[in-house]
Amino acid sequence: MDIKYVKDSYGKLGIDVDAAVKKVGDIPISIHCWQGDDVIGFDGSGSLGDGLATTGNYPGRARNFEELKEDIKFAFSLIPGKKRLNLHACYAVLGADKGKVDRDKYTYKYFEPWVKFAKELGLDGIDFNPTFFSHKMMKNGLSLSSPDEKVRKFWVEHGKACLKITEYIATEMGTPSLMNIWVPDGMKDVPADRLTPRLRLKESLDEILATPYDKKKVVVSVESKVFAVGIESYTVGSNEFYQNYAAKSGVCCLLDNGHYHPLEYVSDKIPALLAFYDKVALHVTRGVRWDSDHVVLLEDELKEIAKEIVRNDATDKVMIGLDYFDASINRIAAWVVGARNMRKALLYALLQPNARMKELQDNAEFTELMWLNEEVKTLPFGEAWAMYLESEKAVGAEWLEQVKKYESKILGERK
Ligand code: RNT
Ligand code: ZN
Repeated sequence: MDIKYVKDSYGKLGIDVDAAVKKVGDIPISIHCWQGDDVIGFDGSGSLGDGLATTGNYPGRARNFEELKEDIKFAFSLIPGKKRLNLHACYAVLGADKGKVDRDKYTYKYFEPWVKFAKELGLDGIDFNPTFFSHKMMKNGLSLSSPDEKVRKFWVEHGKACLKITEYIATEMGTPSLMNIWVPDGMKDVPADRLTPRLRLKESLDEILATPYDKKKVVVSVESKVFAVGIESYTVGSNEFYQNYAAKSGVCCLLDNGHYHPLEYVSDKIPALLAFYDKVALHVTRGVRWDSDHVVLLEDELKEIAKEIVRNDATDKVMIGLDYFDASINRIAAWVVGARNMRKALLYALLQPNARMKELQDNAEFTELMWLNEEVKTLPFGEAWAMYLESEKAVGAEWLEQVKKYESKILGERK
C-alpha cells in the first residue's frame, strides 16, 4: 500500500489520516450478545415474542452459555477496536437455580460468570438491559404498563433488580454501564385509552428509579419505539413519552434507528438531544422498510450517525451500541460485518474536514461546502481503513475464511 499517496490525498484537503487512524480504535462500541442466539436467552419462554422476531434458520445457533461465549470470543477476535459487551437479563447464568428463581429476584451472582468472561477478553465494560419480553409474566403484551398490579409489580421488581446488577457490574468492570429500558407494551388495535397505560408506565419507571444507585456508575436510558408486528396501533413507550420522561427524571434517551418513521433520521436527532443531555445512547441497526433489524451496513445514514458523534466532539457522550439480529446467515459473520461497519463509519467521520466544513457553513460559502463534501467521498478510504487494521494488527477481508473454518469445525457440530 502506498501510504504516502493516501496521506497526500487526504492532506490536500487538510485531513490528517494518522490522527484519525490513531483515534478510531479508542471509541467503545457495545456489541449485543443477542445476535448469537436469535434473542432467545437462557431463562425465558425459549422463543421470541412481544413484537420481536428473527427470520431464518441458518444452522449453528448458540444454545447455551458455553456456546455463546465461544462464539462471542471468536467474533470479537475479528472486530478491531475497543469493545463492550451488551447483555440482556435473560442471559442470566442460573446454574442450579434454574426454575427456582425468577427475573424479579435476579442478583449479580447470575452475571458474575459474564463479568469473568468480559475481563478475560479485556473488554472495556458491560452494558445491561432488563428483559421485559419472552416471559410468562407478560400479560396481554404488557409489562410495566399493565393494569394487573401483580404483573406490573413483578416487572418493577425486575427493573430494580437489574439496576443493582448493573451497578455491581460497573463496579467490577471499572467503567460506567448503561442500563437501557425498553418495553414492548402496546396494542394491536385501536385503544380506548391511550393515557392511563402511559401513566402506569411513568409510575413504574419512577418506582424502579427510586432504587438508590450511583449515577457515576450507571447511566439509565429509555428506548422508545413507534410500532411492532402485532403491536401496530399503539406503543405505550413512544418517542414523546420517553423524551419528556428522560428530561424530567434525569435519565437519558436511547435512540434506536429502526424505531422511527422511515423518513425520520436518528443522525439528526443526536445533535438535537446533545443540546440538552450529557449522554445519548444508541442502538445502531438497519431497518429495511420497517424495524427489521438487518445487519448494519456501511450506508449513508450510518455515516451520518458517525459524523454527528465525531464532529460534535461527542465520542464520550454518545454511547454506541449495536442492535440487530439475523438468523438467515452465519451469525458470527453478521456480528463481524455490523461491528466492523460501525467502526468503519467512525473512521470515515474522523476523515472529514469537519472544522473547515463548519466554517464554510457559518460563512454561507455553500458552493465550496458542496464541492468539499463531494471531493471527500472519493478519497482512498479503503486504504485508510487498511492502515487502521494494520495499526491494530487486525485481520483484513480474509476474516471470512476464518469464519468458514469455524463454521465447519464448531457450528457444524451443533445439531
Ligand atoms: C426492540 C428494541 C430492543 C431489543 C433488544 C433485544 O425493538 O430495539 O432494544 O431489540 O432489547
Ligand atoms: Zn433497540
